Amino acid sequence: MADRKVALITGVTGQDGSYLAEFLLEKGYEVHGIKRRASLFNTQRIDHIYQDPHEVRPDLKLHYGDLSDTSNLTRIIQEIQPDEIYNLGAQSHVAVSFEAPEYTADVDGIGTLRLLEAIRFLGLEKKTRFYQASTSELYGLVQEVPQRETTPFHPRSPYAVAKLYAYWITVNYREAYGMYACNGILFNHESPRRGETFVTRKITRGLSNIAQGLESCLYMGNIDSLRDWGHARDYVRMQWMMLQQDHPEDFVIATGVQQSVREFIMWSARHLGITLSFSGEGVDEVGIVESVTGDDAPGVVAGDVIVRIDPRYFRPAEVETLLGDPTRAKERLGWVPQISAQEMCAEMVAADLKEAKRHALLKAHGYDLPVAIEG
Ligand code: NDP
Ligand code: GDR
Repeated sequence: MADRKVALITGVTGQDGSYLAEFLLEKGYEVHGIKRRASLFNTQRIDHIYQDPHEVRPDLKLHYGDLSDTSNLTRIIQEIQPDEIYNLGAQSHVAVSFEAPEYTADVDGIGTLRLLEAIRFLGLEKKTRFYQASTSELYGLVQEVPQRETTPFHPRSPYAVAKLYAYWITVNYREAYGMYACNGILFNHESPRRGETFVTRKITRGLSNIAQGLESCLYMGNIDSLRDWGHARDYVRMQWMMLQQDHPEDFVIATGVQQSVREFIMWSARHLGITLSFSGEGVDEVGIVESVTGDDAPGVVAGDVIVRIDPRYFRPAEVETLLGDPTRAKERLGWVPQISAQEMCAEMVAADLKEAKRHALLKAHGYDLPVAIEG
């Protein structure tokens, strides 16, 4: 096993980190992940691939750490001498970044510099390849449709500004020190493992709970927002492909198809057997149940208002529209997404409905679990 590759993933407990860890383990890698110390268990997304650390050489090993802690990162990299680092760790919520801008800048921006400096300081420039989780949020106020690798950036949030620094410091270390370092400019990607406060998961989980009578209304922000949504499983494959080339390059990863948040709500409702229509305008706009078919939505009847607009979910500066052009990824790497946004939505609803039914069953037997609805 001496020649197996060693990878380090920051953000291994997150959506992408969990799929990437699975993917690399299947490829025979020795995978190391950085997890944060928390007062509760925070490894739910990777528990199924967790291995007993008492084994002689487990394939997956977790290290406590934080992107704000230089000495910790340097020590971990020195200890494991990785062939590949995937920097997926971040305060990744755009709306939260307006509330915690300095923390977001430190972790998402300077955190990237800390890793690159550690590679350089340890003399690993020629050994360790570096992937930076860049984002379509860099385009922000879009200058060109669709957005491609050459489209100018105009970030619209503290998150995006921090990621802009991370993008350029990655390019800079590549140019200055000849490091194999590259950016994946990923458009939104989702899955049943998506964090509950991102819009797609908020919708699939919220509507599933409503369908089962666990909640009564889904409160939304800007439902006219347009996004290019793909599946996380497709996108982590591309993260790995980007580090297997002869020369490092930056790539846009997207589907090239765009939908509105409103459409995603309609799709999710339809998967639950609910036909929904929207009426009203602005903050008075509501989603009303037109009809219900099938057994998956015993908690609603025609005429129920199950979606309302709450201005608290509006952002100080919004990214209204994003649409990516993945041509370079297709031509140079042969990457094409395999799961459509509609298929992904169906998968997410199925997973959230299963969980909602479990809660409803427990509730029916007197075990009432609280349902967190803040998002
Ligand atoms: P998640 O929010 O699901 O995961 C983020 C991960 O980062 C979690 O493991 C989290 O740990 C960890 N983390 C947060 N703060 C720190 C810190 N201070 N030190 C170390 N680790 C930290 O994000 P995704 O998996 O969706 O995204 C992965 C990366 O890709 C992020 O960098 C994100 O900004 C970027 N991105 C995501 C896109 C998407 O649509 N999903 C699109 C484009 C870019 P914990 O579990 O303890 O919270
Ligand atoms: P985004 O994802 O900001 O694009 O960042 P999010 O799912 O949070 O929002 C997408 C769009 O939906 C609108 N929206 C709402 N969003 C949330 N979270 N909650 C709501 O109630 C709501 N109502 C409407 C938003 O205003 C926005 O326009 C994600 C993150 O994963 C980033 O880390 C990543 O870099 C980008 O995708 C690409």
